Amino acid sequence: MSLNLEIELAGIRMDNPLMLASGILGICPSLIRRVAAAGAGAVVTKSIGLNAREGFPNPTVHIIKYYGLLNAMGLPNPGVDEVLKEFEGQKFSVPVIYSIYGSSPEEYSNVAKKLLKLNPVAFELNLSCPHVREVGSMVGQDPEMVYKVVNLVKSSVNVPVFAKLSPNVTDILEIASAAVKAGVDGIVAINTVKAMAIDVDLRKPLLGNIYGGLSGPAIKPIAIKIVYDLFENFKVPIVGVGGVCDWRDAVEFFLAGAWAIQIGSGILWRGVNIFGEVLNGLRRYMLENGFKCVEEMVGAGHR
Ligand code: RRO
Repeated sequence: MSLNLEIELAGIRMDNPLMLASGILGICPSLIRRVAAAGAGAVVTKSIGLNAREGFPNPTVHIIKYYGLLNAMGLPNPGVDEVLKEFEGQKFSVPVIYSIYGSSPEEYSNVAKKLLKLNPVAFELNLSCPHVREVGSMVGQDPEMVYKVVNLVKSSVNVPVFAKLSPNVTDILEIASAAVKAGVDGIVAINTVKAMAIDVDLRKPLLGNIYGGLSGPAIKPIAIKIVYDLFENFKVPIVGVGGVCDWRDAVEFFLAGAWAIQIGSGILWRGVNIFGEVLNGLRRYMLENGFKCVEEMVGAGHR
């Protein structure tokens, strides 16, 4: 039986459905190439804003045994103009999706318009950083704001626009609905879950910012439930992200309704070879279970 791992996601052709999640490896052409060589089908950059941001004071990351990774990076990035200088003329073998953030619809749109110089295949709107209030959680918790951001960016650029949503809301379907009404091309779910840790010896919060976002295995069941619910309620493609560490995790996301999946903190435990490992397992699973292409698996876990 022939097997097809290629997918088309909102018009973007990818050799396989595994993407590098935003934030995990920063914004750097050489790292994008490394991840592409390791087998990723597409790459999402760290979120880029209008101006440079230093980010939060250290410690900015903390590994929580068995559960995952706690981070409060604070959106460190060199600002869109520096990114333009660094990326101008660079060629990549996989589609590169630029993650962007802002404090207003206009700011998102201005960043997107500037990045058009790099011929992006798509934008991922970060509407969901859990611990940077003015540009993350505040935007993504307000359906009206989500509508305005998506609507303005959609009318400013001619490439697909994805919205990355936060689990830290009362009703994620209400937020997704606002994005869909504004014409979003796909939904990425989920960003990290608000969390913190305390050092029992120092008796102080472990992160410089006190609060952070949890990624990794502990949040996978939360992400699966959200992807499942999004699939039941909307027709736009869903990209699943949250705790994928092996091929079984990836398959679970497809069965829940994801068209593609993103891998982030899994890289911490498995290295970039995680892409090849997950692809091999996925191929075997598809052959053993009679799936000829990824689309056949999407949503196959629904009753
Ligand atoms: O930079 C961060 O601290 C960060 C971001 Br932008 C995000 O979207 N999610 C997260 O867990 N951390």
